[in-house]
Amino acid sequence: MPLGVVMKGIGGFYYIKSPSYGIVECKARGIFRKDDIIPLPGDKVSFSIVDTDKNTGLIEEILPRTSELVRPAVANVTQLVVVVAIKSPQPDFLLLDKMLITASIKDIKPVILINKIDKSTEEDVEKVKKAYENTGYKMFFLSAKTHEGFDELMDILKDKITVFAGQSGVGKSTILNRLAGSVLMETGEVSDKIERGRHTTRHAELFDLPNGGLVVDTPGFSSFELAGVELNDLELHYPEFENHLGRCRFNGCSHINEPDCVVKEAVVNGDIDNERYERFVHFYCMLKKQKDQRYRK
Ligand SMILES: Nc1nc2c(ncn2[C@@H]2O[C@H](COP(=O)(O)OP(=O)(O)O)[C@@H](O)[C@H]2O)c(=O)[nH]1
Ligand SMILES: [Mg+2]
Ligand SMILES: [Zn+2]
Repeated sequence: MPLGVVMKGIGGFYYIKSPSYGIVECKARGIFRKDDIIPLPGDKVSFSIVDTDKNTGLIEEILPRTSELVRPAVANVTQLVVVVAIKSPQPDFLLLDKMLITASIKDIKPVILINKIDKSTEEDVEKVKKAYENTGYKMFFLSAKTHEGFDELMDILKDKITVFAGQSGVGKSTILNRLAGSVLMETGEVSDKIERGRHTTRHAELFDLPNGGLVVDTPGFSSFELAGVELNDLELHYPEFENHLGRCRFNGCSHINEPDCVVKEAVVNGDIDNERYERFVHFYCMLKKQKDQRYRK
């Protein structure tokens, strides 16, 4: 039975991309509905052809998922590219860190993509590089305007399912159009507003790149809830803390007010970026407040 990937679903129809049949319009078998499973973009499925002339078919089976994102609803995402503009809009590092934590929770590999470097000075770039260099996350510096940095980016998208996320206006759609070599998405501030409205009802869609990579654009969002992380686990989602954990004076040190805290020492030494640490404190306090509220109820 042929295999394929769900590219998008609209009104009960699923568009499956398969090596031998191209794009096949499929319906899902009733059994999925019964089990409360709905095919998602990114799902690997087996299908049968119903009508060879019209190239329509039936999804027979959904293969086990390796991951499942809720917003956007996409299955089997292996990589999250968080796009940040070095200028206009000003980088929202709180949002960037939230997305990095979210990816870490879901076991999805995050990549940091700094766009619009044509608008920046060497200094701006160095500052960002330094703040994240000991996280071990891959970083790319790019200009969708001058086309600098695209070859390296293209390489890491090969044969993966990658979601592009980030603030509105950072250049996600411009970058994806360039990678695809054709206009797939509308760009610009105005169209973005329309798109945002549209995206509340529209579902995620995969686009294929010339090298076999599959990508998902997301509409810009300015807030991104930090969900699914336990207060005491927050530190585990900071790769640059790893070497220091377990070495503080107190067991279960929160790295906020305790004396002889190795994490805080590392911040003073410059081993951990000060602003990254401050945002850690922000998230910690936020999660603690939420937890306290839950207990009070
Ligand atoms: N100067 C400069 N402008 C860019 C760059 N990338 C995108 N833009 C512009 O930024 C605006 C927003 O881009 P868009 O792709 O719609 O952002 P999105 O909201 O993240 O999808 C558009 O006017 C683009 O032309 C870049 O690298 N340099
Ligand atoms: Mg866009
Ligand atoms: Zn500590």
